[in-house]
Amino acid sequence: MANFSLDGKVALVTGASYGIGFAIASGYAQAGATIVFNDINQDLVNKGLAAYKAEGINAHGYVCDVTNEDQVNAMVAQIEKEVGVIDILVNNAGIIKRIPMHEMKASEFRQVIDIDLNGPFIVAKAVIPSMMKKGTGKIINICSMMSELGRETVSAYAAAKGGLKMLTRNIASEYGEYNIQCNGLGPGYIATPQTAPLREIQADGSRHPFDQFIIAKTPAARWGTPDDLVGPAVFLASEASNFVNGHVLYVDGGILAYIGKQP
Ligand code: NAP
Ligand code: GCO
Repeated sequence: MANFSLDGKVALVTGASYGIGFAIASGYAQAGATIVFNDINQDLVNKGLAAYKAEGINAHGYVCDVTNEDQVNAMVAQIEKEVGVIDILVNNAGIIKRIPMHEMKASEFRQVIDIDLNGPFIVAKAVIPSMMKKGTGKIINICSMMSELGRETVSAYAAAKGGLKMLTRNIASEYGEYNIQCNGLGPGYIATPQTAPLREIQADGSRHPFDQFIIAKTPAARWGTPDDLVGPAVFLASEASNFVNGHVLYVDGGILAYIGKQP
């Protein structure tokens, strides 16, 4: 039977005070891993530590901006000293800006690319040397429907997530011989703070038009929840996926397979 256990493993999940990262880290803890996470400021880290504690998880939290290479390198060194070598990295931290491209400032485009693509590069680069020495490692990049599809107003995010898919394949190619597997996890439309604006109830009490659109585009006819991602994330972090490399596992309720319900 394949080994889905994470016993004895140290998992770093970036941006995991809440949302998808928090759900994945909580699932990893249930599978036996020691949880380490970062967020952008101490308030968020404290919020995350309290939330993990409420789940019975003794997590380790660090303040770190994933776009700042000095902060990332210092955090990884501190984790290795205080907790242990990082066995599993989930590059989860990310933002989105929904602005028509012709109205988007170059600085706004750069900020999304910096957090959603440069950040995963910086953090993966920081953890790979110890994984090479250990002769094992798992890197999971949180991709998106926008790794495959475009839509209005999300040009920077789609460019970043498309790039993240190829960064995933390149890390898999370059480090597979060190028994490091790098895969993507591609959530569909998930109910988190990041998508809350797309689900707001309208003044007349009706559902947001985009909410209705996604329901029609999803065979499962529902938004995903962060918990829908936990099983696939545990699989990609466990020995059960040791021959899965450079793959993006879409957890989207079938969106990418479906033309959409006829109006
Ligand atoms: P979220 O609720 O906005 O959480 C993102 C987390 O990342 C927040 O804690 C955020 O902190 C943190 N973060 C942002 N910039 C950071 C930085 N520079 N350094 C460190 N942490 C930073 O997002 P989510 O919905 O859970 O999404 C998590 C990941 O899944 C993202 O990569 C997102 O693109 C991806 N994703 C989401 C969906 C979806 O439908 N929700 C679908 C596909 C993919 P702040 O609170 O300060 O922003
Ligand atoms: C959007 C949404 C999506 C989701 C996710 C889909 O505005 O289209 O925010 O981008 O966040 O990435 O997989």
